[in-house]
Amino acid sequence: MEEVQRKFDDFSHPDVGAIAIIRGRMLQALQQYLLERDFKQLLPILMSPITDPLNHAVYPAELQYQERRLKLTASMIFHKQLALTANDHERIFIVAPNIRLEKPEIKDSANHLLEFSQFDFEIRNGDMYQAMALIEGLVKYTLGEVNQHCALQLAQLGRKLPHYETAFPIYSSDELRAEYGDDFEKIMSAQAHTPFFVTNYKREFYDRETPGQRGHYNNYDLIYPDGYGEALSGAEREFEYEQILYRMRELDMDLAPFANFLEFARRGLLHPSAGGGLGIERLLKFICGKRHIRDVALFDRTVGSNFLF
Ligand code: ASN
Repeated sequence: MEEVQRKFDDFSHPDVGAIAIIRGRMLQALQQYLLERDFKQLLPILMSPITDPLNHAVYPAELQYQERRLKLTASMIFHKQLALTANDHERIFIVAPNIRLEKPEIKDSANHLLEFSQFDFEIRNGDMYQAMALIEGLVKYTLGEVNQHCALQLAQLGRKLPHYETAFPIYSSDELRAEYGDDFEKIMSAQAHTPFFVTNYKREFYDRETPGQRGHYNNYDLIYPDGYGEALSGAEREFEYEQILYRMRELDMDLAPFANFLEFARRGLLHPSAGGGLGIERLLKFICGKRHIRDVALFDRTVGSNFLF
């Protein structure tokens, strides 16, 4: 019962109201920016025979419905690719809940939640440079909107939100790894004073391999400065059947659950595209100047959570 009282005390903290106002303004700005650029907003899908296999191991999050086994959404990646094949769906976005039952190894992470929200978008025929330019504009616009409309709340939180005049730099993961070692993201995030992109990661099969350059990838992360860590990951997508098969086999994946998706690809229906997903709680944490992701949510879903409610 002690814990219940502590939770009530957290709810009474003076910052929670300010954070809620900022959250609303932030979400409004994110959506507004894409709606003004002719993006269509979709609603999230919560269960499907397939979901993002992710680049790291998590516990399976599945449920049984009659004779079917369905996965809870880890990200909307495949539904984004499929939705782009619908009539007049050239640019789409979704505010989507994602479930990722992370392993206890990362229970001390200040940046991970077992369920979080992702601001996820995809552009038919888009390329990585177009996507990165859009992301930079989106982040700058959102910070500007919050700065303008939430001055009181930011002051209450003691946060002076940075204003970035210059372009976000773009680095390649191999150049950073050579200079800083495997922990380059963390080290660079702590040193940097402006958000920056890192390209060329080896990860999920759906991130497009650079045509003609095996082992090189047209993908990118956005990293926050001042030690706030990863903001977004995105990529151009694999859309050609043979290449998708090659990438899946390279990762030793079970192709069976993907039969319908692969059939779309085999028929040549998937479009080339590029997109990405911005972690909503991570952006809120950065904007609010909070150091732990738990501090911007009322209901704790961190990896070590004991799920009081
Ligand atoms: N949403 C990300 C993307 O669009 C994928 C992810 O969350 N794993 O690339």
